Amino acid sequence: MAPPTPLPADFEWGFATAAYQIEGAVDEDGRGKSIWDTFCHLEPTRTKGASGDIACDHYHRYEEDLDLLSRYGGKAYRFSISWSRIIPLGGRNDPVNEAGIAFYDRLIDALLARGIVPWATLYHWDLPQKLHDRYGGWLDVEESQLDFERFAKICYERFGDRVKNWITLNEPWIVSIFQDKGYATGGNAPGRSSINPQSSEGNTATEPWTVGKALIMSHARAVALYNKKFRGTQKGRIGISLNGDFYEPWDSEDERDKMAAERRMEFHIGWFANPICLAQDYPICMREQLGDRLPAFTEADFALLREAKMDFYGMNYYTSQFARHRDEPASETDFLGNLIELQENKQGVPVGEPSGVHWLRSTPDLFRKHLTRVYRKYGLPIYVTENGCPCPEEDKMTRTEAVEDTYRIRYFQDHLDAVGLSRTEDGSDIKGYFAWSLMDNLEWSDGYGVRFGVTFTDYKTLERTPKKSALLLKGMFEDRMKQSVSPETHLPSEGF
Ligand code: PNW
Repeated sequence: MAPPTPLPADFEWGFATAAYQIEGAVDEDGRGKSIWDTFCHLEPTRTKGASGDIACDHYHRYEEDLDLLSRYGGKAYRFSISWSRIIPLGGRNDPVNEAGIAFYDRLIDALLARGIVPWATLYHWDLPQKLHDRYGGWLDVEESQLDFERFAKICYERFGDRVKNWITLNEPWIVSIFQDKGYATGGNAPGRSSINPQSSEGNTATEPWTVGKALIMSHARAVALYNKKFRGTQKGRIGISLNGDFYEPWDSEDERDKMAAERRMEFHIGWFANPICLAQDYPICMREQLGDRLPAFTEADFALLREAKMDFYGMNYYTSQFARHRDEPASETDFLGNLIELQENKQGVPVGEPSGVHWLRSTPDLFRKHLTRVYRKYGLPIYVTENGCPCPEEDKMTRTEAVEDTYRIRYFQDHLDAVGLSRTEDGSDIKGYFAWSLMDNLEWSDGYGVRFGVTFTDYKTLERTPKKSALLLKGMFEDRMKQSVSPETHLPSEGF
């Protein structure tokens, strides 16, 4: 076997989680409701009956969880801050909840005491319910960005002395397409959609694009504020986490499929990365298909986008697919770029090995292509802010079986090699990696069945048991960092 590809000695690595997926304690210490509380309780058929009421009870067990993190050797920890713990009603004129602040103070201090670097995500899908009730949440582009900016400001003021790594939003694509005013598929909270039979409200032809703009401008405000008021004294870094798969043409000989694959990535990533990373308009192919359903940026918007220069591109990567063009005109509710997504190509070759969830196949070679494409297109240093998988059949396993997670171990090895190859062979500047996730947790609308953790969570006793992958990751990084190349900064190449 070839030796693992090297990583630089200062490579940052650790584990990631999100508030609603692990914390529980939803009624404690003044926390307000979020749209996920409402969705889980009002629409249990859409979350497999699960809610985050208890989840992993991390709110009470964070010390134990951080001890695990130390034992696994993680140098950094990415967590998210629950907006409705900090501002229970969410808005810019609503009161701040000191007990909520105190929880994150304790968490951050406990990380620092263990020598672990905190990475805080401001928004991982848990919009305060009150903002949804007041003005429709992210559907109101103007109101939502002002409220988000104030929430960001409180977090910088209260935690920025110790938190030097900020992620504004987690996966705005998923927020716009899957969830919050459920703009397209209605699969996530609170589930609006005009194409989901379980949903009775929403307009999928327009709402995802409106929400997308609200998220882009909210991000921009939060970054511009950091740059103007906090960067000088706090000296931290700020970025965003974008999801997105790599797409190969279904028929590698067919120009139309090649264009479809490129278009799919523009609809997935360019939608956000063009304005956010380049201060440019949406990709042309989106404008062509969506016309004025895609809201325009004003001159003032562009000025703000230019002020919102960020330090890194956070990449959440799980899988890839094939894209096949369609001959028919795009429907009004299409959000993919008028194509078909497939897990097998024309010759019937699967894109990768199946995992424990239908949408995810292990595709490390395409991860390398994705990293390199994103680096060359957007030119920012990359942190992989999520990567991981459930093992096949893991949902049906006992604890004793689940801790033998060979599939996950190989998945991590292969994906770390892809990071190494994109760095050394393609010249991408990739600075860090977070495994998703520190522990099994609430997998949103898939409930508790789908397990992404490196720690097994027994949801009856809440006992945690490290899986093999948790204990091996440290060695995987050490092996790669030992044979390290000097940390150099590569410049993005031209004309990719
Ligand atoms: C991410 N897809 O979401 C989220 O950031 C995490 O909270 C989540 O637990 C993790 O990935 C695993 O799912 C995604 O269908 C959900 O392509 C679904 C998809 C991608 C990302």
